[in-house]
Amino acid sequence: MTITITAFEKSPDGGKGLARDTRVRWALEEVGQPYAVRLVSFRAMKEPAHLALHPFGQIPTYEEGDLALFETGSIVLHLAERHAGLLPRDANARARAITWMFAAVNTVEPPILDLSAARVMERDKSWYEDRLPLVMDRVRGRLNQLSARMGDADWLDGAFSAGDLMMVSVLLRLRASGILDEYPNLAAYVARGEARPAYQRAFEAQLAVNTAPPKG
Ligand SMILES: N[C@@H](CCC(=O)N[C@@H](CS)C(=O)NCC(=O)O)C(=O)O
Repeated sequence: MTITITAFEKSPDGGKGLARDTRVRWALEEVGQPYAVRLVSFRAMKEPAHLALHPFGQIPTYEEGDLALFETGSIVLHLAERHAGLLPRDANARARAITWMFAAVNTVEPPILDLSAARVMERDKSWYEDRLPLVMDRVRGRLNQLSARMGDADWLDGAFSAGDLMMVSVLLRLRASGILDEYPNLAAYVARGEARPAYQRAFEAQLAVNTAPPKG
């Protein structure tokens, strides 16, 4: 059955891999599932056809036969449950990997998104310079804890899993801020994720979309 995901026609990051279709592409590559991509404009994302797939008018979405999903955590979990490669067989290890997926999107991603939003949307506010250090310290608070837990391990809990895929995807957004470099073990962790052939294929695929010459 063909899997189709949606992605930005033109990603605001110009192909740095921060748009969330990249993590879904990465999961698809890890489990060896071919997929098609339907590109959508910002306008089309808010129109009824797309809203029927994604109530919040965002990307990515995932379609497979009569199944339609949104939310990257859910899409990656769906893939990890149906195909080998992203979740351990042992029930407890599996539950722990899923816990890390939730930790990535629920606990680590929010302060990182807050920092991105501040940088993009609050720069012209009189209070920007006062607030920014507070936002950055909230990110550091989470990274301190994550870094302490990881120590010198390669992955969060034994072998690479969907938990790592989500966590690395979330941490990648910090690269431009320089904060990640304050945590050598986390910077190395992210680099290990990016070095995976499946990530490379996912990254190249989204980059190709964003560097293609305009159709005309
Ligand atoms: N929690 C959602 C977030 C989805 C999301 O924020 N998508 C962004 C692209 S990375 C988007 O579509 N932004 C455009 C908008 O919200 O209008 C997920 O993980 O799938």
